Amino acid sequence: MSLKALDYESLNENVKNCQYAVRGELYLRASELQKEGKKIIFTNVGNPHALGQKPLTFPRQVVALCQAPFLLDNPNVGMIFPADAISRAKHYLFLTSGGLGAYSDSRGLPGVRKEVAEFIQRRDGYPSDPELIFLTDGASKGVMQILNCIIRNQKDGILVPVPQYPLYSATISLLGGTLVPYYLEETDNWGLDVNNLRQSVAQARSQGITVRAMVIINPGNPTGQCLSEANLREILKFCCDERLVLLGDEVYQQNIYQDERPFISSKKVLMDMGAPLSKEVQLISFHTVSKGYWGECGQRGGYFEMTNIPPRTVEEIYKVASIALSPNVSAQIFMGLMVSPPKPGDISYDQFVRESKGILESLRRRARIMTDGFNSCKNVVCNFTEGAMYSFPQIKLPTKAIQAAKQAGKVPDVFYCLKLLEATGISTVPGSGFGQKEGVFHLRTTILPAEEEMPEIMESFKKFNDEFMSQYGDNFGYSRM
Ligand code: DCS
Repeated sequence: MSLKALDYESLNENVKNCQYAVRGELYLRASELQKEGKKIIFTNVGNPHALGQKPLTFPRQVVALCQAPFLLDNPNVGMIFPADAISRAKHYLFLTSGGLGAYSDSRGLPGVRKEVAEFIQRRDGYPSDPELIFLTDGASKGVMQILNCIIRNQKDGILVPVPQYPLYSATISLLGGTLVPYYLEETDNWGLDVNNLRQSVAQARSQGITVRAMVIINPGNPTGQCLSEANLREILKFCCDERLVLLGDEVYQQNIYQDERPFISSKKVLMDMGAPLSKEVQLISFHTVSKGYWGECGQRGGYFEMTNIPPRTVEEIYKVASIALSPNVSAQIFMGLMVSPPKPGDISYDQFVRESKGILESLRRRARIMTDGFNSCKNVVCNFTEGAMYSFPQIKLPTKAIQAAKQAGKVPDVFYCLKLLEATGISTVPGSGFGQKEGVFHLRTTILPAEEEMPEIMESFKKFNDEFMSQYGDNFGYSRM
């Protein structure tokens, strides 16, 4: 009997080959245990509100009014909403073509794209053109749209950091392209060595791959490092020499927990380098409302900015975006608010600053508690989370544990993370889901659990880990970096 198109056996192989560990085996097991009544701490996804973070008041007030514009006609509206939220809601409603229930332009509302361009200009000190900014349903959709334009067939390669956030590996396999890995140096705080890049490109070329683009995640997920300006300059020079499009994933630009290396955008570094580079390197930069102190993951708002992309290509990207009609309109308003928050003197300013500072300062403390906690555990080493939302400790698994994992038919880090989950309810993602060097094992956890719960979580991790290490400990040494 012939197969139908949606029978499993006849599905598109790219769909079957694509892996996304953040919602993989560990997550499924955690959901099962939760159904059975076990308390689960979901640290597998960078989803701050799911772990108790409160939404910022001002943006929710504005969007609430945009969603329910009849409230604006209520004579008592001023008793519930501050005047600046009311005027902002009117401003955004004016920018739409029929409120939140109407499609917008497929690139997003022109008025919001203008606000994004003004933000970029303030941040970088260089002009930004709203025509080269597209609003998207979260950064993910933007990344997918751009990779879709770049990948033509399986001979097209995309340089991706390893470890990486699996949006990249999954999308590249879905589109039938080839992931070309470049390894980050764990012993150098997950630094990026341009020599590794050269090697990766040379190796890919020797296999007949055309390397077309390079991804950087800055600050890094899952690795948490912040790229230095000097490093970004080397990367841009490399992209120029090799004629690669640079995809700058900068979704964690507000999440910085050290002062030595503040966030600096790829666009600014490129512009600082001047001509000819600043006019040649093709760059797409991504941002989102899901991260930072906003953490509005469920709203699905994002944008990308295109630099040095020819107008005819921009037209093609617009055409493809048009197939999906319009990004979420309420998310576009969140983006507008993120890039133009209350200003000094506005009624809501003090509260906005208090709330956002409170979140960021707490994240900074949590990053420290987690790193120190991991480093106090037997056979665990962990670089400090300089930015983003994750901790990525290396677990030096004893030989016996690796053997036990093999017997159980599991990858060793999956085996460890499953045991951790069963024993403590802490739901992490095994390092293999992000890629790692052969024979080296990690896990990823977010730094998002409530600060007051953090010491208890780390204690429970330590207890589990130390017991695991004595159960499987042997004198034959450990997996090495
Ligand atoms: N880029 C990076 C580096 C990310 O970590 C994420 C989300 C995205 C893009 C996409 O975000 P939005 O589509 O929501 O804008 N990070 C996932 C993660 O690792 N945990 O939670 C989500």
